[in-house]
Parts: sequence; C-alpha cells; structure tokens
Amino acid sequence: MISPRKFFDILKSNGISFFTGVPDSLLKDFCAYITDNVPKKNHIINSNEGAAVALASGHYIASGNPALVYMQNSGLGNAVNPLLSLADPEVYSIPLLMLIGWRGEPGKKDEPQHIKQGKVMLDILNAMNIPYALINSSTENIEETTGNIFSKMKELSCPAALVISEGTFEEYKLVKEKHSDLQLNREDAIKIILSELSEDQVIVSTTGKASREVFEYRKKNNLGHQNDFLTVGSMGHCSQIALGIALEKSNRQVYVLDGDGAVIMHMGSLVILGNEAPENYRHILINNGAHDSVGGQPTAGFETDFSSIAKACGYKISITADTEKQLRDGVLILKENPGPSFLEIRVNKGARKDLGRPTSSPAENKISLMENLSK
Ligand SMILES: Cc1ncc(C[n+]2csc(CCOP(=O)(O)OP(=O)(O)O)c2C)c(N)n1
Repeated sequence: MISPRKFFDILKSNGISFFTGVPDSLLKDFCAYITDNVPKKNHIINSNEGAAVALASGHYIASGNPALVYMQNSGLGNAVNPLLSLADPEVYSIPLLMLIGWRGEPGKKDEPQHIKQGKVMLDILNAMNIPYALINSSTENIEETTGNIFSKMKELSCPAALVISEGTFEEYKLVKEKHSDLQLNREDAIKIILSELSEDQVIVSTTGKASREVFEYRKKNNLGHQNDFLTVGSMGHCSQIALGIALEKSNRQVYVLDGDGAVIMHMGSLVILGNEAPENYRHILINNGAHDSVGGQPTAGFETDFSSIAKACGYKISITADTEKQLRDGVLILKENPGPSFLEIRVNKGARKDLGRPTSSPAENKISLMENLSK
C-alpha cells in the first residue's frame, strides 16, 4: 500500500501541480488528500472525465506543464473523444497523466456494471495507444514505475495512465470535510418521495447509493421492483432513460430520482427535457452537494441554482425544498400538475453503513419493468 501523501510527493517531484477529475471510490483517499492539500484553483473536481481531459489540455497549453486527470474506469468512455481528437499525438499531442481506478478488475468481486468495463479497459487503452502502468498494493517500486510512465508521456507528448487496483492507497481522512445542517439525508428523502407516490408511477433512479436505497425501500415494504429502473451504471444518463420511457408511455407518470453529481455530469440533458416537454415527466434532484457514493467529495451542487436552470430550460414547474414538509408538499404539486416538472430537495450527505445492494441482476430488473410497462 502507498500513502496518498507519498504518492502526491512522487507526482510533485515529476512536475505535477494541477489536478482535475471525477472522484472514484478506489481513489477516494488520494482525492481526499489533494482536496486538503492543493489550493482550490489547482484542483478542480470536474463535471465529467472528458471535461477534465480538456481542462488538463488547456492547462498544458498555457503552462507547458502536464496535469493529472483522475477517474474511475467507467469515466474512460466520457474521456475517449477528447483523448483521441484533442490530446492524441496525431492531433494536438498533449501530455497529461491519467490516474484510473480499476473497478471490475478480472478476478476480483465487483458489481455487475463494473465487470465488462473492468475486462476491456486495458484493451481500450491499448487501442488508443496510451502507455500505461499497473499499480496495486504490492507494487514495490511505485516511484520508478511512475517515473517511467512520466518519461514516456513526455517523450511522446501524449496522454499516459497509471491504472490503480483496489486497496492501493492507505486510508486518508478528509480534514476539510464540509457538513451541512439540513433536515434530511438522501435515504430519508427517497422514503418520503416513494411513500407519497402510488403503485403505477415509474421510478428511474440515478447511479450510486440512491438506486440501492430505492431497492431496499421496495424490499422492506414488500412492494416488488417492477416499477423501478435502477441506473446502476451510465452516470448522468438516468434522466434520458426516463425520457425514453415517458415519451413512449404517455399514460404513466415517470419520476426521475437524480443526484447533483450526475445532473452536473450531463447537464445538457435538461435542455432536451425542457424542449421535449413530456407532460408525464417529473424530475427530482436529491442534492447533497457531494459525490456521496464514492467518498463524499464536494460537487458544485450547493453553489448551483438548479431550479432556475430547469425553469430556463423549459420545465413547467420548478420547486426547491429543504424540509420534510416542503418535500411532501412539492411531491403533491408534481403529482397533480402536468410536467415536465422539477423538484430539488437539499439533503445532508451520508448513508447507512449497512446499506445493501440489489439482489436481482440489472437484466432481471429490466425484464420486470418491461413486463409491467407492456400491460
Ligand atoms: C462516468 C462515471 N464517472 C464516475 C463514476 C463513479 N461514481 C459513481 S456514483 C458517483 C457519485 C454520484 O454523485 P451524485 O450524483 O451527486 O449522487 P450521490 O452519490 O451524492 O448520491 C460517482 C462519481 C461513474 N459511475 N461513472
């Protein structure tokens, strides 16, 4: 194992002083270390991994210094376009170092959404001609391994990567942790929303703990999972999955339970939703100002006026709530009025330690919802 501080010092000795990316649970201790120890202007938690590659490119163009871009391997898909059409040696030839958390590493137990990504990740890097090195808890010569990758990155003036296995970093607890003092947390909000809705309303929930909490609520109340689509992967896309359902099934109210990190990741979707304007569409944003599911790193969620954005995009109703009463009243307004409507509920970050995971597979989840929708 390596301490986040030691790894940070290795990067620093190789000239890295600018950091950007999207957090990952395997990198959470390193992300926490840089949040505490890098000035805010030199560490930007970005909307998505492609934006982070572009920001790192701009940084290099202006400073001549490569930046570090951290991400979960799920984010490689978001980054492929700017990696190949901006930073690639056959285009602008921009050196940058990616730190990629290897979820779904073959031979290790992981969730269904990570298995395929984990299996093909090195092939994707190979296909893009991106030099990389693997680092895990028993790598002894991290300094040398990192130094070699830096040399290749500089020599070829190209993106390069360090692929990080689970358990590589020692624990680091964020000192500058921001705590909000709101009434509810995400799971409280989910319970309240679901308890206010009737049986036939379709729920599409976002990536991370929100979907696990929806699953647990249904299980605990013996309600079955046939009304829910749990978006276990494809972060930022649950609102478009819901749009696809809402446009086809205009007789069903469709509720999206979204996260601030996810909405920020693909915010362009709000423009499309406002333009398509399906009356049966209700978008609920559970804003905890954090990437709670992967370590609680801050988002710009509490600094963003989402309800004004939704209104400007064309949503017919846009409400904010901070308390249980405001949330219940808000859900009632959504239920009784034509959409598309938007409700933002601000909550504290954090989740139960014993939160479970869906016990049925994504494919089973899809089939039971499809059967239900076809009735
Ligand atoms: C493209 C992509 N990048 C990163 C991740 C890792 N990831 C999973 S959940 C999550 C945080 C989501 O934050 P938010 O939407 O605010 O929901 P919260 O976890 O706070 O409930 C992240 C970064 C991912 N699954 N996919």
